[in-house]
Amino acid sequence: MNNYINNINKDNSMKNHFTAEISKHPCFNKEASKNYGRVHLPVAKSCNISCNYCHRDYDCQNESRPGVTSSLLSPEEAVNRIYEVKRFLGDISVAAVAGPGDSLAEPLNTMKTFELVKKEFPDIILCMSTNGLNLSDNLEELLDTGVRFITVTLNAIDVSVARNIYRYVDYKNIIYTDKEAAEILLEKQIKGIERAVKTGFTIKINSVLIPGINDFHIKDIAEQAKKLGVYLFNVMPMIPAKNSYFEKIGVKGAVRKDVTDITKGIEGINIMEHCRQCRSDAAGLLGEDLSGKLISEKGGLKCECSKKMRF
Ligand code: CLF
Ligand code: SF4
Repeated sequence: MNNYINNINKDNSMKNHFTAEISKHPCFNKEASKNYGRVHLPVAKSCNISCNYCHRDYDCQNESRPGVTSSLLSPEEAVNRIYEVKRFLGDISVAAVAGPGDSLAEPLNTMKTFELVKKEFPDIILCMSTNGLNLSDNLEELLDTGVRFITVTLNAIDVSVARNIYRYVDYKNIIYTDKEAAEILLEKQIKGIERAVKTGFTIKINSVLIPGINDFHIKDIAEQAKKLGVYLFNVMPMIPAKNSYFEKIGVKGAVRKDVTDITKGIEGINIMEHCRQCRSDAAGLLGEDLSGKLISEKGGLKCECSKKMRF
């Protein structure tokens, strides 16, 4: 890894390489989203924190919409899925792990998946989303497996705000709650992002906009993102999952207009405006999730129909 880091620091061709990848990444580049699709590989089952807007019957809402439960794939099945998706859906430039739990809660499957995918599809761009708790502990391996794009969900930078968003944090098998949970999560998230940027990863921060909980704090997160050298900032309206803590206590969800109102004054960082809050098994163009068209048949997948997803 050290050689790679040296290359990033000294060799401009490495920067050009990243520029070329960004031009084909549908999330990091709005223009690219018209022509290039992504496939999410749902190989990460468990989670190591508890967000108050989440209920674990559903996909991770830090990178997906609630209301759907994805089937899990093994790393080997994930490779097969890419073959099928490419066959039916054409130009897929990115393969990503985005749940349905946290990609790094139990990193073994995630790493194995990236390793196999890179071997079979050397040109595909590898991407991953995480809550950030285990990010700094896994950066070296992520780099070695070929991942270059990482999204970290950062919903607060102050403990006083974060303690209202998370029920608990499980770090190295110790359960932290309340203020302690917020402290350790924020520390790990910031450290992970800082190290990832320095290492040469292209980083996006997702912030879930939660009315009355962190809406007044989104601009502070944007400022921190700028200081950390984050490439892209994506604010997502919270959709409280059924039976989540926030739903039970009556915290209302947000809508896209709330996001636009809050982000319009933010300058000095790229703002993502085309996020589709996709499922952890999404496939195809961002505006046209075709995962529902693909059904499992004797270990394979079959293209079924071409209904567009509603937004
Ligand atoms: Fe997937 Fe996320 Fe990578 Fe994209 S999604 S892990 S960066 S390849 Fe994209 Fe979907 Fe929005 Fe995510 S539209 S939810 S930002
Ligand atoms: Fe749920 Fe939060 Fe874990 Fe995602 S990171 S699965 S939203 S608890």
